[in-house]
Amino acid sequence: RPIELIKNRSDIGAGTRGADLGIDAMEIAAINKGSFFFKKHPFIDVPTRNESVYEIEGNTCAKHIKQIYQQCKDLCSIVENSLMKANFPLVFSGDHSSAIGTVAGIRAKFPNKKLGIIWIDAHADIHSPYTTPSGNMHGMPIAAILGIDNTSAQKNDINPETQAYWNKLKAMSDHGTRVEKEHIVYFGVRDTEIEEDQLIEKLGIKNYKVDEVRRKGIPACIAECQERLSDCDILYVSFDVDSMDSDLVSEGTGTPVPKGFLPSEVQEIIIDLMKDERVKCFEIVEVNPLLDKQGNKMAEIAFEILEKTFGF
Ligand code: DIR
Ligand code: MN
Ligand code: MN
Ligand code: MN
Repeated sequence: RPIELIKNRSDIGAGTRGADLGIDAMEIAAINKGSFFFKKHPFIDVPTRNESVYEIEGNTCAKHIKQIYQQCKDLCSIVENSLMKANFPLVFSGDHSSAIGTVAGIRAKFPNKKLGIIWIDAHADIHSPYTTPSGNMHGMPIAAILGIDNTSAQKNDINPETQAYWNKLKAMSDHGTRVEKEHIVYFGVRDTEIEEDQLIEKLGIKNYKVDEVRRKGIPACIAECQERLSDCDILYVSFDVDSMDSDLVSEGTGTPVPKGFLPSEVQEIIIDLMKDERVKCFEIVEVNPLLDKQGNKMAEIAFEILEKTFGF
């Protein structure tokens, strides 16, 4: 499938702005090293709502949920269209709330196929508006995809309008069937809240922690992951760059976390995963050059990973 670049410069789901700039930061990294990657492939710019300051009155537990819903709707159509054209959508997003739209687009194109999701991230992103500590929607895409609603763990009170948008976000990838909880696999999750831990435990979602990956080796973990996802027809890989070690790699991301993967490790994980022909879409998120204390380091590292994975 020919690669189609989808540039979704939306950053309103993160607590700190600037992830919208990550996409151009990666393009600049490419240009500076003489790569034609961004010239070679066709691309689509997704319009954003970054400048909209509208907020539902009293909404603190799902900030900008209305704009994020609209953004995800747009991204959904664009990803669906890309797949319709038999392209491989390589999605560049700002913050990770975008994945609600990306997954919805994949599901819209393949409603009857079983989709597996490989989520490479320091975070589990399985909060809902009912449990979020921050109200930042980049911490919620997995919950929206699974259709998670208020549980006994509910901490926050939701107003009806926020609730209505959460319902719409949950519905976006629902085609009578949903992505199954067994078909989500994490790599590198290490910064979670108690409500997330309880949910992960209850749903039985596998997390390949950094030390487990080092102990067993990457090929063994990938093989095991594929075995878990053996009854999936198609796969989606979501790469949050904060899966990498903030102390050893770069702090150029909204919520940096130490003790993560090295670029070489994440590189090998992604290359191994991409050998699986079932992978129909890849997304990279959360590069924030405004937070990078080492110039454009995170974008450079992220681009290098893409270049080695997808060719020149
Ligand atoms: C935290 C941080 N769990 C929250 N989440 C992040 O605010 O929901 N997700 N950074 O990407
Ligand atoms: Mn994330
Ligand atoms: Mn993250
Ligand atoms: Mn299964």
